[in-house]
Amino acid sequence: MSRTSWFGSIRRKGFWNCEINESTEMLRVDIITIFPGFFREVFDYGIIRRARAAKLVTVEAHDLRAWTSDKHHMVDDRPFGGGDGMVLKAEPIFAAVESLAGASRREDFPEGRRVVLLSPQGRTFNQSLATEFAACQQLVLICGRYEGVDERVAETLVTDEVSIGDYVLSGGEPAAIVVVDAAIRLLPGALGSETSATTESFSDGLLDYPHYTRPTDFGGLQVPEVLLTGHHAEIARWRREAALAKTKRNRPDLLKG
Ligand code: 6GU
Repeated sequence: MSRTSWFGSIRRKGFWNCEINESTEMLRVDIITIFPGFFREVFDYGIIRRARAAKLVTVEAHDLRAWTSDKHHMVDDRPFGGGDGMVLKAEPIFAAVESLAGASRREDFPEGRRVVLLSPQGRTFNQSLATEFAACQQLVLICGRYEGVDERVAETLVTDEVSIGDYVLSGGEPAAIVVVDAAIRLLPGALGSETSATTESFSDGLLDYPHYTRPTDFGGLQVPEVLLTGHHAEIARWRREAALAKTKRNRPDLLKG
């Protein structure tokens, strides 16, 4: 049974804490990179570490060089037509995806398998795409270099080309970490409580409301009175209004859609 269909039924019936481990398939994440060492420790903390320990997900970084067939293990080459920089070669990337995902054309990947090229030319990553990725069985992430990746990878191999925002990184590696983090925390059982994933930023198109903890007076900076009253309806109203005000101030674009 696909994980997508399980989300709905588990949530509706309130089965949140049972059945998950036996019924939910694990998510497998494979990262293809020329810098596998980059990922040595990043998935060893917090929610991602817990999710891995609970067998909700496996994450592996693979060295693209392992799929080169020439004696110099060349992963890149000069661009046809001239210009600066080197271009990641198609051949090792196709071979890596073939061996990790069982096919090397986007039409041939089974349902539940997404092969993603991380590049500044991709469509912008967002919470909705994170949700789709979290519902997959396997996610193969190909880290591009900023100079470029042979376009045949985007044309025929991958199911998605994704960017994490309008700025240029020197490679797709930091973007892969962002994508993996956003997807893993949405796996059923990855967060401490069911509500934390649904009440926060973006799940309702607004930014999260402001949070405060002790002390109530921090060098003259006060916690809003209403939060100290225990008046649940008032507090909920204050939070809605504060979230809206903050969204207007920091992300007016979210209110125009
Ligand atoms: Cl996915 N890659 C690179 N190189 N730069 C980016 C990016 C990805 N997303 C935003 N900038």
